[in-house]
Amino acid sequence: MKFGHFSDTAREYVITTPRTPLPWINYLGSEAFFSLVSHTAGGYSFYKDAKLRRITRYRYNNVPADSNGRYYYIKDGDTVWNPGWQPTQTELDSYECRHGLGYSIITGKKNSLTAKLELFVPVGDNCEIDRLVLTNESDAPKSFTVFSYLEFCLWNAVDDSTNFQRNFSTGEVEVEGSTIYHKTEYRERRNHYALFTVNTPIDGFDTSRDAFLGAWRSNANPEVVENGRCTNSVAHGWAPVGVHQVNVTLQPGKSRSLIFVLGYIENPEDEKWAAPGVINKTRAQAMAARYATDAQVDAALARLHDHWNNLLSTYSVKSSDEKLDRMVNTWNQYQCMVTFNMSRSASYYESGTGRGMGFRDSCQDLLGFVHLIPARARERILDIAATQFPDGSAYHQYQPLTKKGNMDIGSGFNDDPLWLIAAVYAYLGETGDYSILDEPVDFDNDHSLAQPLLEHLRRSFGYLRTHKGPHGLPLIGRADWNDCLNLNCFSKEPGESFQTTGPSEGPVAESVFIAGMYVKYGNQFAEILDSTGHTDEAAAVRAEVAEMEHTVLTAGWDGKWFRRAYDAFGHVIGGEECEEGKIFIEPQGMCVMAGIGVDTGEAVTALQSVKDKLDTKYGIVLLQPAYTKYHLELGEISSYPPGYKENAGIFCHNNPWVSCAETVVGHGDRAFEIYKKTCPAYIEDISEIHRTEPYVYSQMVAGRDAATFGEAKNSWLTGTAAWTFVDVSQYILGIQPTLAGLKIDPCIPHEMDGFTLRRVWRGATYEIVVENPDHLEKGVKAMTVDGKPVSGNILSPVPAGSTVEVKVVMG
Ligand code: BGC
Ligand code: IFM
Repeated sequence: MKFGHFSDTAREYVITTPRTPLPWINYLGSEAFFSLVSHTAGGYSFYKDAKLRRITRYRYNNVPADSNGRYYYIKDGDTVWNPGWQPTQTELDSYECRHGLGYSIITGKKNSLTAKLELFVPVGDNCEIDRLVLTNESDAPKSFTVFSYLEFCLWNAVDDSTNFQRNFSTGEVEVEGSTIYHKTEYRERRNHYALFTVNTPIDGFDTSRDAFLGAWRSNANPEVVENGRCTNSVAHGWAPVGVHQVNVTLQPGKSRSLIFVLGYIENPEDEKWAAPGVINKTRAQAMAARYATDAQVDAALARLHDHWNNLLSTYSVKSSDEKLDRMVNTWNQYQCMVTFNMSRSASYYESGTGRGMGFRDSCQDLLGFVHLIPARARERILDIAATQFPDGSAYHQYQPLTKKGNMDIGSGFNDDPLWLIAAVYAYLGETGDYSILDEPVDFDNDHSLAQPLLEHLRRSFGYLRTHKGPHGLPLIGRADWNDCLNLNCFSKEPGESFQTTGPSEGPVAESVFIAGMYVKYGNQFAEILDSTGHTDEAAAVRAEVAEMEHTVLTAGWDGKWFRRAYDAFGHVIGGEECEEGKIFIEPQGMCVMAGIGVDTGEAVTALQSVKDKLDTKYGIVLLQPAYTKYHLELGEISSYPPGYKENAGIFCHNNPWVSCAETVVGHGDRAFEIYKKTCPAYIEDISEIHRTEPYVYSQMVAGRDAATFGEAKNSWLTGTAAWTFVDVSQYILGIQPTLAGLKIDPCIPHEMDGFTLRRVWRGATYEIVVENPDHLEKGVKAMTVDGKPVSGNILSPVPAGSTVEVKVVMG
């Protein structure tokens, strides 16, 4: 069952009923001011950091779901309604929400009055614009009243939801004309405040939540709206809100637009103000003046559309499969940008107060967006690398505002260092900008320890080279990619956290998955060394890699698949001898992507085992058989019920690894089959089972051992976005930026006749036509560049600004 449909021309998902299985959200903003907006106008806004600069309040885990947002109430006679249905839930005569790239449009109609709410964050500004256009569709004049409503957060979102003895007394606001200023904490010589304004004189306001809602009421039935009149309340402590009252009369067929602006202002630290609590309003007034007319808002919207169209023109495909095209050209890349912006901070499943930026997460996210904004990828790499320790290990997380490593979590996730190589290689392949390798970068944010970025890569590889276990495989530390495989936490006491207590690294527990990474990213490191003239060092790295390959094919090979790990007692994890958890997905994908066992047959055997043992109609589960018993010596993994999360859920993040791996062995049909199973556009028809947004990936889909098989959870902020884009763009469609050039190596389903693709790479535009006359799955037999035959399938860079016509014939 569907709850809407894609509009490919508009690049929108159109939701046609407010009663979706879960709130279906969109993200507004891509620089500093961000808003989450659900299809019923729920959600919240923040500036840069969702924990420390939360602008509006949201209640996670609330009933009814999705409580709080920017709500516009319309009182038309005795009927009170919202264009987005929530929170009054008054039945609408029609409803539609269009989630587009950086904007959403929610339209409701009731009793011949149409209310269209356009929401977006303008490029280059720190505000959300909500334009409400009201149209009288009846044949008689209509008079009604509009009330805006949002609830301010007292900035620090954790403190706001815990420290009530203080917070009930700190709230301060000011109202001047049509602008409501939220200035709580300004008294403490903080330099920021928020404003909520509308571009018309108002007929009343409220800033006290109690006054607006009335005692013992809720958002669903505010007393002020029922009475049709604001009380002009001024909040003193308690809960400050922003409410404007605008009385409207419309002749038949006429429209009126009201432009609301929710803005964040930060005055420079050194700016003096008259007295404590007195804010300098100049910047706020200038902001309001920037969006006072429809023409200004239209121009800002046009800039937003241009921004996205420019970004997404970097990679676009045209094939015979419209679902493939819509995911590649729009939604997958869009999600990659959102994960770049948010990391794992703020979604409807991440509270914005927990994790900061993840070292491994951000490095992987970069693989999916580096082609969109290479300059920001560069900046991100340098930020991440500066949190690395001098020995090459890394803080697992860092704070976006301070960019400092998070000491509470510390280091010890032994896959982390290698992801830095992956990110830098991707950046170099995309840009050819080797100057980044010479950039001095701190270790542990300590400037006196700064070394060129290349030295950071050296220490990344070096850390794993010097941290091996009894079999010669890399030590796992606290966990590798699988956060819940905590093989050194067997001494944990009940109630203690798995990942932050107990020995973080033992001398025994090893990871075959990290070994696969060591080979894949060790080879990339060697390529970087070669390209920078360090040939002897490159050879030494390759010798190390070869040794590890051998170790994987011996100690890491179980006979029919790659083992997962050895635990702290030296027992095999992920082998036939195990009672549960005999086979895991991660090493199969990673080791084959690394090329291990490709020439000697193990790779194909391992992928066949994945198909036989882990595959389901909704995707590949993480392991089988699921753990039904609790294993303290394995860590958090068996704390999940069978079929959920890391305990045999379909972890969408590592499904593309297997798809990529299938292309490595030339299986285009199977690679595409795997791609489609978790790809949102292909499973839109089962939205009632899948439940999360049908236009973005979720982290996990319940596996076949779960009662809710097929149900997705944790949409939006997941490494799945980047890896599925890498899979489809580089491995399936086969356009791979490498240090040597742009490699064209498609591996597609045999029935595909070919496709055309535009790729902007290093400033030049490549118009690529791939033909598959013999209906093969892989192989390039001929390639021409601007009509001239070339040998091989790697395109050398050409001057920026040129256009290159490339024809590729598979064979
Ligand atoms: C994983 C979870 C795990 C959590 C806390 C996260 O990164 O997604 O599965 O429960 O870490 O340990
Ligand atoms: O690899 C992790 C990631 O860093 C956060 N989410 C879960 C993944 C698997 O455990």
